[in-house]
Amino acid sequence: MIYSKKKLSQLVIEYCIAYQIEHVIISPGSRNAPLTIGFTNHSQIKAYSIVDERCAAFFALGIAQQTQKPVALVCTSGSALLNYYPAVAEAFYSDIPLIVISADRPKHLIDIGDGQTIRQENVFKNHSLYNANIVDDERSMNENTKQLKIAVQTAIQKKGPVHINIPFDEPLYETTNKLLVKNIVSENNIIETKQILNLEEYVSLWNDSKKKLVLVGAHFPNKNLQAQLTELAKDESVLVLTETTSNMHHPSFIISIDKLIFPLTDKEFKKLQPDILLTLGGMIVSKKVKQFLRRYKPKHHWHIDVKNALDTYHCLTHHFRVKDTAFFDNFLELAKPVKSDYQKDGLTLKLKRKEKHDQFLTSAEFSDLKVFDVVLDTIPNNSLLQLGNSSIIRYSQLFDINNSLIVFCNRGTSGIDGSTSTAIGASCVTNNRTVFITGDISFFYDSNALWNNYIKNNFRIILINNGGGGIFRFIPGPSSTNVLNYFETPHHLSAKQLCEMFQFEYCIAKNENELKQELRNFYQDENTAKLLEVFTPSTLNDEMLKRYFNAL
Ligand SMILES: Cc1ncc(C[n+]2csc(CCOP(=O)(O)OP(=O)(O)O)c2C)c(N)n1
Repeated sequence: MIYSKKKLSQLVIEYCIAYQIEHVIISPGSRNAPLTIGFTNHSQIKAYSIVDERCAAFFALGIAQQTQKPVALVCTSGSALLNYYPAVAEAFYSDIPLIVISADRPKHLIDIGDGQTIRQENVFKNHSLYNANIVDDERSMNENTKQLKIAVQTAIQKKGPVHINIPFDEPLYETTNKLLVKNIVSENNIIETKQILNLEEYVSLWNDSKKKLVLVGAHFPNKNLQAQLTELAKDESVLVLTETTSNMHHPSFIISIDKLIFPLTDKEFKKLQPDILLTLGGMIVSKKVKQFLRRYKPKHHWHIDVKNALDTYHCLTHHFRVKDTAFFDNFLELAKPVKSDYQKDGLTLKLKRKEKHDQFLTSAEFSDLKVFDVVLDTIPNNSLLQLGNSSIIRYSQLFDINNSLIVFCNRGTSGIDGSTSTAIGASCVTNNRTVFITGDISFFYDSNALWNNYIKNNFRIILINNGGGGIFRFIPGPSSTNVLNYFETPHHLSAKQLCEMFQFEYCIAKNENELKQELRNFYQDENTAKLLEVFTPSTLNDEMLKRYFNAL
């Protein structure tokens, strides 16, 4: 085996190996040569080379999102590292493990006028779970070892981003065939997060309440949890609301929250106001449900999560610091069904909305909304569906998505800056087809995502090009100013040339017929990835959405 001669490089790589880090994304540079040489020559590492660090980090995020294991990132010194920040913040808020390893100059070369040098230590301190500042000094080896261990264990156990900064002095390219550090053995000393569950008080409240709302945010698919929630929903006093990204399905769950809530009157809101709100999973997309629960506060809000309990509705009363499945294992044994119309009323509304929804869409004009109606029905079973931010994720929540799809979206920080890269990363570690739906501004923003040698032939992009940030025509505010252009940022760009440059097959649709026609063969296996660009009328989209909500 070829190793870098740098002991610190060997040490960090041995730590990654010991803790079964498999995927390492490397961006080019000289200062990180000891890491590049070490990782790429290791038989247990799958190394990827991606130039743009922002894309590299989101690509890593996509892999970690799917594998649920940390992915390592390696970059050179200077601003290279700062380009990881958007993905680090997303990982921080989405509980996705990333191990950022940055090469640095030794301390005496910082802030003295050396090139490609910035203050790298603790640079992500507001959004990383641990910062290991390694010291290039033989006497610090024990401390370095300790730091590396904590960093890697933290990423794994607390599921989030950590940063390891390692200074390397020249020469940087020397190799050896000897391992100069001792073999590292992983230790599973689990950071204590388990709470002793004392459910009595809560179960008694639960069993006394006639209106209990369960709200499930972003969640990795979990059949066990889905079965538990289904069991819980057998109680007619329990109404389960799920988001598209929750990946939880059952006919008695309500998936289109906005559709349910939008037309409600004050009286109906009061009727829906729960006594107890039980939440689990990650970020909630629906703004309307946030507004509803902040205004019509439940008496009790309990959140289940091993790590955090966000007070999203300003009424959090208890945090069950356990895994949701472990919580329900205990809770379901004690919960008793309560006579109530709460669920029935919710499901009656769901049915009503579905009728109106179907009616409206049958005759809806070609627009973003109609595109979703057509596209979502065509995505092949068992695909991985990656969604862009802005109105893409919101439109998707208005539809009953095929239950066999697995859905993800970067909602940690809701950035438009790395959705394509994330989708490509995710597609690299799934055997299933990946379909990525994105808006145009998000797509062009992250167009460097396509500068990637690992894109699979079964990767598909559906780009809804409404000529700008369509969301700014819909949300209140921008249209009332005299500078809508600064919000919407209209343009006449097309993805055609990018597809040529990055060797995607390019398809185009400008109306419903063309869209249906193009989708017929779009998912068929070909020798190359494909992008379908759907042009929609920017000035009609917001109008259609308004008409849709009024029709509900
Ligand atoms: C990195 C980043 N910059 C700016 C924003 C603010 N922002 C939210 S949506 C949006 C426009 C998105 O447009 P597009 O991707 O075309 O989707 P559409 O609104 O048309 O659905 C912008 C700029 C953001 N979320 N993230």
